[in-house]
Amino acid sequence: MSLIKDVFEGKIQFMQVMDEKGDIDEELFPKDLTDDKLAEMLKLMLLTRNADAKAVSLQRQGRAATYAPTLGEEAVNIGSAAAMRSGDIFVPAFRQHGVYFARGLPLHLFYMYWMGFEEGNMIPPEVHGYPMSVPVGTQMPHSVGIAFAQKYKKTGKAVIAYIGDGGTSEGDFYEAINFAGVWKVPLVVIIQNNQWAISMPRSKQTAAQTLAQKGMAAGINGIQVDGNDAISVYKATADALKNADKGPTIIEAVTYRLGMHTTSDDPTKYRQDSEVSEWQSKDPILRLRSYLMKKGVWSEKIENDTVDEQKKLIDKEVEIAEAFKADPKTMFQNVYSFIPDELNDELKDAEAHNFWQG
Ligand SMILES: Cc1ncc(C[n+]2csc(CCOP(=O)(O)OP(=O)(O)O)c2C)c(N)n1
Ligand SMILES: [Mg+2]
Repeated sequence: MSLIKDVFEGKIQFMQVMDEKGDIDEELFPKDLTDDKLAEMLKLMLLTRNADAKAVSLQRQGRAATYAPTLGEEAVNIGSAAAMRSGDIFVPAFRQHGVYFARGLPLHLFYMYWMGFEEGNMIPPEVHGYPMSVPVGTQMPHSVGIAFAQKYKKTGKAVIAYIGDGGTSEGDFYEAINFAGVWKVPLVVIIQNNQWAISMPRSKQTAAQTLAQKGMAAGINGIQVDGNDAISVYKATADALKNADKGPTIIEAVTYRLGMHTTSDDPTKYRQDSEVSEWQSKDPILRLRSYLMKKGVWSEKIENDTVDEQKKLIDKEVEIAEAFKADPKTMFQNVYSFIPDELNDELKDAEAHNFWQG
């Protein structure tokens, strides 16, 4: 007799609603994704790309500090943000600029942050988003705590947390998903797998075949989606949000970082041009644009007018950011929801010694 039996079986699926050739799986296509909504998503993807290019340009001119571009990852940003319901809360890493824009963050705050003003990271409450997290993975335990609070308070809201492929190697990631699985919190983890963690390729990051399967050990369902198709990302996020009251989901959005890690990085030192050009042909903007053009709801004229308008807005917002005068006091005020006594003592001390006047 055999005393050995299977006790666990798992599988991860890769989902595309629209493939690289533009073919659609009609059954998967979300019913609520109207042409107008898709055109709105394309506009936001263009805004993300234009605002991103401006930030790189500002850094190159010495008008902004180190910047992490999101070039090529716009479908993950916008596809997921478009699926969020109004009160859902997002917890980003540092390459989700489009999520902020889709949720209405005034652009000058984005530019202020990357110019080095902490005030730019004070996210207005109506955006329902947390500040950027540059320390890799530290947003994950926070996101689970926030999701736990939604469940505890029965708000009916869900939390969407973002992390990079490299971030999923961090202890914080595993600890967070373990907690999320046990407590069945309303959390959607979006792994923005852009194939690189600075110069570390995905293949050397982990021996796991997919990043989505990392949830299995925590009892969390996972799916891989085409992260360069905004419709696929929308569908996966919307499905996960619908099930959020039953527990968490992990979505691995497979995309590609077309640009440098940050403006202080030179990717030509560690990756092949051929790899980059292969992904350029899968550009998420090209894909949604050609779909909408084929349907007759987008045109070159609409695009030109949209981009002109966006560039004017961006210039205006950069002007606001550059005119900003920092108040050093915010480094005391912006850490906690209230100023603890110890910090207040330091603030008083600093004021008494007028230390920020030099
Ligand atoms: C805890 C921690 N370790 C190291 C770094 C330096 N660092 C910044 S980004 C990064 C790679 C992150 O890769 P990934 O999670 O794939 O995100 P991506 O940059 O590709 O969006 C590293 C190692 C950091 N910021 N924080
Ligand atoms: Mg990465």
